[in-house]
Amino acid sequence: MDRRSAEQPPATEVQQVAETAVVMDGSAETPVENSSQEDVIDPQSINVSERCDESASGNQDQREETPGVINIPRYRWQLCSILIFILSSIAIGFLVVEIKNQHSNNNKLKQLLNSSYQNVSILENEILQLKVLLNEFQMENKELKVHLNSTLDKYNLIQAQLEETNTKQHSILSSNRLSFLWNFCNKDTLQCLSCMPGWVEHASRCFLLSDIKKNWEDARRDCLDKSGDLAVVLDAEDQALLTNMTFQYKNMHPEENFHSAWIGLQDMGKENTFLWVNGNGVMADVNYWNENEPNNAIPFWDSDRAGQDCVAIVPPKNIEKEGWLNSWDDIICGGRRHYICETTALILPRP
Ligand SMILES: [Ca+2]
Ligand SMILES: [Ca+2]
Repeated sequence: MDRRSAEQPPATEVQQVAETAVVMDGSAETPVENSSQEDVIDPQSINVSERCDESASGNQDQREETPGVINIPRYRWQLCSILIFILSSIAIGFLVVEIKNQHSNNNKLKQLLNSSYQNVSILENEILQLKVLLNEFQMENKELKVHLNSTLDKYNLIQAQLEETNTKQHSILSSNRLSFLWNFCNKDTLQCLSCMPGWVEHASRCFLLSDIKKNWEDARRDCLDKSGDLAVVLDAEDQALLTNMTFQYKNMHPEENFHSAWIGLQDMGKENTFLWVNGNGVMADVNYWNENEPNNAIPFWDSDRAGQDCVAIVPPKNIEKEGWLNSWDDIICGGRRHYICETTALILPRP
């Protein structure tokens, strides 16, 4: 055996391969006659089906040696086709499963996407509502700012007016016009009484019987200095109060010669026309002349012959006797007598 024959496969094997190739080509009817053709056959030209047949059957040599070997490659091809079909089916099955999985995943993604779209839509609606609310709040904020500014302007105006009023009040309180009020009030405690100390409150007025004596004109001047005037009898209650005051004083000071007290009644302008210091005349129902008064008596020592033109209350001997209120007597104005002043009581309105 030469080198070529040693490298090539045995003739029987080459022949089998050649025969198989002929069968595959449909030329199985042409027999292989010489070894030169065997040399032409390229082992690499053996197709995949033949390799598949070879791998599918482990006893190839045995079959080639038995008669009727022509049907064996066809059977191998069928087996290989079946195998390919099975493998293809399996692959297709896997592909179908994978496609189904992908389809399921796509559906889930679509659902998730739709859900996301819905959520986005809900969020957009909420954002729109929030924008509307924000605009409303901004409008309300602007209105509140305007209202606040208006309120602040009013407050500043009221504050300025209050400061001006306080300044005026401080000026008034510091003026002499209210010095009269300080007669009723303690400047330290700012507590005020209706009447000054020693004065008697009656019918929203205050009365004071002096413990000194003056003529009628000086007595009136003193009352005016006390921010009052000589007392005026407006009714029976006034008459009873003033007469009782002189009666009490007389009982307390029996040593004095004169206990009578001037009141604000006189007829200096026209004889027997008596006028009160407030300008009013004597009313018929407020008339409390003592018996036989007024008599305008002119004593011998009255060189001017002026007569009796000023009225005083002469205290009665007792206040239980009938007619004790009739205590008025006209007296010479120059005589020194006690006197009764009156002022308006300090009645402050309740806050
Ligand atoms: Ca007279
Ligand atoms: Ca008289």
